[in-house]
Amino acid sequence: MTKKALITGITGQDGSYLAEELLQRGYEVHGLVRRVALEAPQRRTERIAHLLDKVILHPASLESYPSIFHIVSRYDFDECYHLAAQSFVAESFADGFSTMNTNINGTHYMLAAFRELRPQCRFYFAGSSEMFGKVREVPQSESTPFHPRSPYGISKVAGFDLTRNYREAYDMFCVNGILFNHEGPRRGFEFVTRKISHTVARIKLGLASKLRLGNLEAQRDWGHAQDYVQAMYLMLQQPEPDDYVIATGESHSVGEFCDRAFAELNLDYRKYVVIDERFRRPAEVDQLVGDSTKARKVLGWRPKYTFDELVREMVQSDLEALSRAEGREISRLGSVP
Ligand code: NAP
Ligand code: F7E
Repeated sequence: MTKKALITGITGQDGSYLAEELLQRGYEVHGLVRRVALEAPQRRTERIAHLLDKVILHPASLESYPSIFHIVSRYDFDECYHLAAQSFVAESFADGFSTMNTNINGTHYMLAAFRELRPQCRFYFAGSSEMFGKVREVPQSESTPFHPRSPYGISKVAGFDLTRNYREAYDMFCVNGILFNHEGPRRGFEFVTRKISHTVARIKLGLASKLRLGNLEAQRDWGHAQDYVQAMYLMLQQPEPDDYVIATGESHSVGEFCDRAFAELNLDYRKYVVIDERFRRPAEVDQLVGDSTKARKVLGWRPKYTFDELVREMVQSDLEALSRAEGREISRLGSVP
């Protein structure tokens, strides 16, 4: 029988890759989207524009339990991937209250609806390396204590605890992925990797002259989102529910990312990068690097992309898209009488 999966956050970076992955595996894929997404689907669901006739979208909001309850009551889902969240750490400092509301209550509503209506459905929660925050050890594994350093990190620790509690209290198949940073050409423009790749391409095309960043020293364990959604799928196929760290095990600084990205287009980042205090955070997470031994052993998961391949793909993709857009603009202007 065809398996049914519900993805919250299907319009986001991970949701779009996961939808592709599950469709390829023959799933019937449903997505929970905010109602405004359906108002102008081509624009507001850009990352899944090529999948719009293959997925079934339902309007709902993480802030509304009845809207979630309604969707879960209508379909006998086998798997739920709960990816929707206010995911930008800097924004969580600006508005911690709405981040907490969406990320904590939203996760609780999802779990409560499934417990009530579909307790057999397997549930994935998108936990984050931001939960480790002020790290107690390097690298971080499933047994490293959490010490979140932002409202976002705190909200993810709460989501993690809720998910584990539903597993232990109600015997549901609930798992936490503890995913380290994962990126790609579909990454949101406010995240540092995409901000860099996009600005490098703009500089190359003469559309920008500077790149303003907050902190070049912070280190991250950056993988490719396409590899990481495979891990989500694998976690829900195991005989027993458990929690897994997903990471490359390699750490690079923001400065190194800049160096590689500019070098990809034969530019020297030191000529273009400007430090701008506005992009510094009140509390920083300095050195994240993950130990994914458990996932490699139990799930048989490993990343395919290297750091260099990730940076290259992001920069080249932005360069191509911007060149196309510029070409269109030039020919459009050229046709004006
Ligand atoms: P993303 O691109 O920011 O996507 C977030 C998704 O959540 C979007 O589809 C967004 O919908 C949806 N959403 C936000 N608020 C909502 C609300 N109130 N109601 C319904 N939907 C809402 O994030 P991502 O990078 O794909 O990450 C997916 C998940 O993994 C997130 O939970 C994130 O916190 C977590 N995570 C990400 C990383 C990473 O490095 N990417 C690492 C660890 C954990 P709209 O399109 O309508 O805004
Ligand atoms: O910052 C530094 C910034 O915003 C990375 C989310 O997916 O991964 C992501 O969170 C680092 C930080 O991602 C700028 O201070 C310097 O140290 O790309 P980011 P993030 O905060 O690591 C985790 C795992 C998640 O779970 C989140 O959902 O880069 N940085 N200068 C900057 N960051 C930004 N955004 N902009 C700058 O100008």
